[in-house]
Amino acid sequence: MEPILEGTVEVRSYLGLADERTLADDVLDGLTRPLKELPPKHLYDARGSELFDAICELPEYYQTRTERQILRTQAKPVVARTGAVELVELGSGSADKTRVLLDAMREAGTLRRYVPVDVSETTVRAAAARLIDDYPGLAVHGVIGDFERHLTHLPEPLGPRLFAFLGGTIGNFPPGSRRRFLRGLRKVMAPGDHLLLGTDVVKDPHVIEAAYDDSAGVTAQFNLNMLHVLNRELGANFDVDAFEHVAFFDRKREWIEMRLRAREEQHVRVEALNLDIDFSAREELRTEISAKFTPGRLRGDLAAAGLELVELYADPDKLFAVSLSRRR
Ligand code: SAH
Ligand code: AVI
Repeated sequence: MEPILEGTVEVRSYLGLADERTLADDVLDGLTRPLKELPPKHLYDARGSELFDAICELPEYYQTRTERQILRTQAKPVVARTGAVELVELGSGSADKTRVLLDAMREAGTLRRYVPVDVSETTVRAAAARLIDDYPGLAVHGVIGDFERHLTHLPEPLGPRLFAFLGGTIGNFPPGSRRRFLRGLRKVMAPGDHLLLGTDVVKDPHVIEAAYDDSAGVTAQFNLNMLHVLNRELGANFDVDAFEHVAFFDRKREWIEMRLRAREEQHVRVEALNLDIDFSAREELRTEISAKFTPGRLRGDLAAAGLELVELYADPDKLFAVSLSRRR
């Protein structure tokens, strides 16, 4: 008889003083540019992570439910094909959809360890606690860090690994960084490892814009939360109500942008940086891009990173895609 194992959780953080500097540097660099811009990772404090989870439940935000549907139909063949004993998930968040993959690995009898990697410590700890309750014997090794800088801190593999990067988060990188990220990921992948990548698909711009400007205003709160982060972390004095949420699809670049627009002229002080910033009336700050993919864009990015596409899965309405690839 199999022994009944206690699940174990180990969480290691690689965020430190240098990362507080990252926020400070990003603000100094991004808010003094002609087009003001901040990277989207600063959206995800504890409140931002909660708001993102609420977004996933919105009727307009088709991505989460569609990707879950694809995973439900494809998890079993993916697990059979990869023989993975370990799931390494980048930007794991609440790890809800992850369960579809963990269930398939458990059913195949291969599941040994789950390695969530995320900048949000509260989210990783909460997800780990829930998972070890629900998957007896599962080892969870959480990595609190930036997936652009800390992938070298993954634990030694226990066997073939399935890397998962879900939700379309790959689209939040600008094109050059996207390829650099994939190259970095390929470097940490061993020859038998696979990558399961979720990408949102190019479609009617109205459908995409509604997903980023929902009628309940949750995405607006998520976006505006970035200003609360700056007020709290850097002693800034943004008047959050003086900014409005903007989302528009750029048809040429095939990505949607979220911006924060000053309703009228604003003067902002960022105490920790001894920095004063002016916004003219209607001036915008870009907080996120979310690129949408054609099969060609996906293949091009994978090939440029030294990865080869093994399978491309989609839902019947072709709203979202999940690809399986491996080192070329
Ligand atoms: N995978 C989940 C969550 C997606 S939200 C899903 O598909 O629903 C994006 C997640 O990536 C958040 O949990 C956020 O905290 C994390 N994240 C964003 N930028 C990151 C970075 N640079 N490094 C690590 N995690 C990051
Ligand atoms: C995490 N990421 C894939 C989401 C997206 O759709 O680009 C973040 C998000 N932004 C607005 N709504 C959701």
